[in-house]
Amino acid sequence: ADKKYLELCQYILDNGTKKEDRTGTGTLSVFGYDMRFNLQEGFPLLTTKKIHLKSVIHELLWFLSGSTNIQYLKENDVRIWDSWANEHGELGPVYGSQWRNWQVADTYYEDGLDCFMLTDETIDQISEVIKSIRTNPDSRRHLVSAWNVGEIKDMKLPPCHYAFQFYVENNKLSCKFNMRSTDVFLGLPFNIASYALLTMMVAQVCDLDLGDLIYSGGDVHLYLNHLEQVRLQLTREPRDLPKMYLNPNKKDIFDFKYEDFILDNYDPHPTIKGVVAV
Ligand code: THF
Repeated sequence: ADKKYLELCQYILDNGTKKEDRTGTGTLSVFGYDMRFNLQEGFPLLTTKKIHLKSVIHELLWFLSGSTNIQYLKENDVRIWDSWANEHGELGPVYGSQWRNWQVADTYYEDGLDCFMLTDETIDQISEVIKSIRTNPDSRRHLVSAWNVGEIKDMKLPPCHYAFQFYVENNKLSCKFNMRSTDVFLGLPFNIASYALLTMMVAQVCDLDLGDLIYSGGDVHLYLNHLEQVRLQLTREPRDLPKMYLNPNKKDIFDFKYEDFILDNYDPHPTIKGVVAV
């Protein structure tokens, strides 16, 4: 995992164009980049700097719970969403809300016109996608979207990882996640670990083995105030990937707790600090 990640960093340093961004920090940016990780080769957690996996696990459990309030994260000392929440800890209808409670609009017919209205009905996309993997593994529609066009205006931050798709072959589960915008130094190591975990959880509850995790990026960038850190990281030698063990008794995706994740053999280089652009 480190090798592919560092290749991407070097690629941006060599080919990125300087672009201004919403946060005013400035980036080196490329458009379009994919990476593939074989999840059988180990858990793709970077070893060339220490990644705070606790934040990743709690964030994922929080998404899966359907919450969009940072209360749960605060209770567990996870601060990665603090900068975007309002004074009540709310983020608007972001990931958790879209994954678990996608708001349904209905069409009805009135005076010869198609009309839309919002209903009380919501769709639990996570339950639906698991059902579809179990009952129709060859389907090409194992897709979850967080990009709810009509609700973007109410979100504190429109989703960066806006959709993901599962794929089953030879009893192996693969996952591809799409990002419109990737903060390569701070966010991407978290995003890769998070989707690797999600894929392992879904595989376990669907009785499947692990396939590949595929990252697909749109605007892929290094913030200008992270370049020095990245150059340091590029000098480091990757180490063996750790192993991740899930509690094998969990057969319902919504039953997982923090204690059900055991990371073994993680021996990273030291942390490298960087300031997050808001
Ligand atoms: N905004 C920006 N600018 N970058 C992002 O990566 C990002 N996200 C989420 C939403 N908006 C974003 C938030 N995710 C860290 C990691 C992930 C984040 C936000 C911040 C971070 O600061 N990591 C530090 C400390 C980790 C810790 O203490 O737990 C690190 O060193 O890794 C990407 O989806």
